[in-house]
Amino acid sequence: MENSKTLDGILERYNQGKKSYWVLLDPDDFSVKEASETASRAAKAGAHAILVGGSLLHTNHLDAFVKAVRENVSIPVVLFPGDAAQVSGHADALLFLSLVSGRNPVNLIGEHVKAAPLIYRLGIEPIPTAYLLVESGIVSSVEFMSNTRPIPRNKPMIAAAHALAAQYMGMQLIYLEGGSGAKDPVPDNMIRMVRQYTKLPLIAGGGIRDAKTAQAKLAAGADIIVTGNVLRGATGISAMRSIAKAVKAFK
Ligand code: 1GP
Repeated sequence: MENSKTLDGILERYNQGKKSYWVLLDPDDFSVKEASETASRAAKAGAHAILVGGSLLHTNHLDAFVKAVRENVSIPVVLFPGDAAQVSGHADALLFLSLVSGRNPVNLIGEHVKAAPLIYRLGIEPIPTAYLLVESGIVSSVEFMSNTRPIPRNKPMIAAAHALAAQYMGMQLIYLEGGSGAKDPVPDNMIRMVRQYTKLPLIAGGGIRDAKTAQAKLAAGADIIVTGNVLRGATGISAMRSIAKAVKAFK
């Protein structure tokens, strides 16, 4: 029987109506030392999980990176892989992402088949996650690398239909993604529509850079806020702290 500890923890918070904040560390943006220090600051600020991954991965320190983060925090360390090469046995779990907004079989089943035996052997917990890429004012790395088109931002029902189909297929989480560095985060009315049609925990990420935006996404029905880019730059840590505070205080 597969371990389901991380998903159980996510569902427990969700079922209690508690909102969560996850901090994404892209191994291409941080050294191992910076990553472990940043993860520890994120955990102290109140983050509920650390995500590790990226669309490209052009550095070769993934294993050391995940290990160092794992050793520095007690919250779950969850892989957020751009492809089958981004697997590390040091992680607690892995978002087993299907890019359901796209029609590229590589991101719907191809990479999954390549990664599955390794996930099995390493004993990492896979969390079946529907990944919906939404138009966000830029060509995101996900759009370019996956060769898929994002969902138009003025078509919330298209997003809801994808999320509902994913729920019927047995996926456990819905990730509404604007793409890293999005100009415009996923629209509030799209989050509302997906929330209305589906019962799964809803993650919102991409282009969330301040507490006010995070609160708006939560108010629309998101359960988990993800930020990545906001950490970069001089004010990164304080911005992360204020987002963590806003998520914690959200009623
Ligand atoms: C990207 O949703 C994440 O996959 C985070 O996006 O880097 O824009 O915060 P940002």
